[in-house]
Amino acid sequence: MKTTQRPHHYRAIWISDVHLGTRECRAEFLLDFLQSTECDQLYLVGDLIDLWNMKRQVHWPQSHSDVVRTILRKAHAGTEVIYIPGNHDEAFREFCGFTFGNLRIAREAIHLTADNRRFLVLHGDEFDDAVKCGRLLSAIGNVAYDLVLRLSHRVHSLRRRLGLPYWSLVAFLKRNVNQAAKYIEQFDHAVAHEAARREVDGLICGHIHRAQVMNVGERVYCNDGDWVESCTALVEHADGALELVHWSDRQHSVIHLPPLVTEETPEPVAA
Ligand SMILES: [Mn+2]
Repeated sequence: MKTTQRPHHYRAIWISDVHLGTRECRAEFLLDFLQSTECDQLYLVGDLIDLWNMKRQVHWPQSHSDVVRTILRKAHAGTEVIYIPGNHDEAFREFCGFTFGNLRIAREAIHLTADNRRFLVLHGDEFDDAVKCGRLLSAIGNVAYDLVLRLSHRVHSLRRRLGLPYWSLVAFLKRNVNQAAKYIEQFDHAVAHEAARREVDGLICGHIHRAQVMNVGERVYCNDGDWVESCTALVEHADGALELVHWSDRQHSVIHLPPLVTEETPEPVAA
């Protein structure tokens, strides 16, 4: 899956919810993305390695090692890598504050965009408590969720064999199942509330596996999605514009920000 073009340069890239170590991880897509792009700052916004599920079962093909090696090689070549562990790689939170060359492990980070907007970057499981419905979902949903993921994987293989474009069953269900939609909506509100409380222009996270860039009141909420279902990353251009990049084996489509964000410079936040 090598691209012939020169790597595309971004100011910053955010990826999360890669879930290395599980069968569901789309490591080949991520490798293709990492090899096709360059950036000054690479944020790994949690659930990079799924230590949680690896306790039950480990799936670690060569491509998963290649993802880790590619990220370390980027750090070695000068990319500033900021690793923010999530709830599935919670064990690494013990190392928050550590720095290894260009690799830094942190609980959260503040990113300053080229157009001087301050974004709080964190994984997002911090909001599970705020979203009451989240607990309910994780209690009854874990088994069903695993089943859906497995089914989704089958659907993907079948579609690939038939030459059909990549399509995510989980993303489809999440958009269409009422309860999940309600959870996502409450999550959005919790994020906006936190962004206001922390007096930042926006918040960037992952965790709920749903890529999104939206205005919530005066703040911007960005979710970089995942590499289990949707294969998405958030990127910052040289001028500070943020974009969601959708990466799959069939197409490379870019969803542009709503005009409010790209065309208007947000008011500076009162300290
Ligand atoms: Mn998570």
